[in-house]
Amino acid sequence: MRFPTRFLWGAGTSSYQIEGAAAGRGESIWDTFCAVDGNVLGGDDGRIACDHYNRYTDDVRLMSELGLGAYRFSVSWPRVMPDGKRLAPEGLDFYSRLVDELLARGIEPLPTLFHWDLPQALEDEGGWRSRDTAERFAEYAVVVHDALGDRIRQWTTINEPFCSAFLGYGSGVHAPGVREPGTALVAAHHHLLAHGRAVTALRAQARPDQVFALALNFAPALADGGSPAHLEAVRKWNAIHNRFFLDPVLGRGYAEDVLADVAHLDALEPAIKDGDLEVIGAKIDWLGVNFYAPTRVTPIDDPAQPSNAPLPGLRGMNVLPARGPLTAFGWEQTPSSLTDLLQWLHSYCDGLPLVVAENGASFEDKVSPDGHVHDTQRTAYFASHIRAVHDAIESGVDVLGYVAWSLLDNFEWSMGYSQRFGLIHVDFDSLRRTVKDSARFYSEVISRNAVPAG
Ligand code: IFM
Repeated sequence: MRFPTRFLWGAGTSSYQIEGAAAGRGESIWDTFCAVDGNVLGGDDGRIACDHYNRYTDDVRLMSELGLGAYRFSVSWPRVMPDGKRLAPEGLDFYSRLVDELLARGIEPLPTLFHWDLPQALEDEGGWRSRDTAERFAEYAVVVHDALGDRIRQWTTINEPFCSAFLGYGSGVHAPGVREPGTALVAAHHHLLAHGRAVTALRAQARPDQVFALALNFAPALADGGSPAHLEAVRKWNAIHNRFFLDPVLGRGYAEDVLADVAHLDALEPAIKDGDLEVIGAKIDWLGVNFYAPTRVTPIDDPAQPSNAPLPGLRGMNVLPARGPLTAFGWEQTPSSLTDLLQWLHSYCDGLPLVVAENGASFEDKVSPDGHVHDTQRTAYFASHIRAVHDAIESGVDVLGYVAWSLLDNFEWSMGYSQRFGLIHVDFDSLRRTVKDSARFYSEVISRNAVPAG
């Protein structure tokens, strides 16, 4: 199953999850969140993580040995601007050195400007509740682009605003740990505003060949029946989970049904100011599609009853248990949902090019006595999902690339170090790296530009 010429094969990480070297940067909301007992499994935090900050040359060498064409990483705002506003040149210099190292090895850098580690100093001024944070983000984006724009073509503004806004300010399971559904909607709007302002500012100073994107996480709904009530449950889930961020980014504003579903919180519409939707709808060049698993949904009799899934405003439906075989995280493995999602996005976004910007699975990997990690389940996950991408391309979907999550085992947010997603195993005591069997499989896929048929 061959892929198009110039198809981009990559692996991804994010700053807080791998960098460590916390002493060399400002505090982020994740430092604060991790310091509270019970917030993060095992009391883990990202202060050392994979120590990638000090080991980046070795990590880039491993990327090169795997034959990666691209490396998707995020820039830590508190490393570049410890208080969110003033530049720390030595922080920015880390990314300059990383980019040079990647380019020297023929690996395309794919930076993301925000992957959830907001400077704590900005949170103290309101964080994503505040419109000012969108302005600060655009200023920060310009500073990073000024420094690295001579060497980087493809830029992503924000990764998964859903998690940062809804999990951070709604359900409170992510930093900053706020549990206010209305605030989550306001925070979501300000993330979108930040994205739009950054795209506008960067495009104004960019070379014509530079491209701008954002990455959204999708979990398509699968219903346990086909009645009108089931279809309504699917609509509700897809509205808040899969279309909330997408419609405004496509320049369509928030959809009527989305606004109606969250109207009882009386939070989103008051946050939308004149001109916001035009800013948010700034043209993007591709959409990053992060996919792990679908979600099974079912209607409940009382349409006003809150859902068991704590998403802002979600009522009248519940999420059902995932169906096995499951990953270590308890997520199901349904590759056909990825094909369906890519086909739906192709049509819904009028042919906008897509990049699968995250896809992967956690399993309980161990280094065997033979010194290898025989992660056959992850290899099967990658094979089936890469085939699913191939199916979508064959049906006419414009997919530019696939980025495996993740390059390294890393700090998995509220789950601490318990979930291993890496192509490369990290021993969190010695920090030793071991290339897993799935990485060797992925490396073969990259070198052949093809995946074996299932
Ligand atoms: O590790 C995360 C990543 O930071 C964002 N997307 C989902 C991954 C797995 O949970």
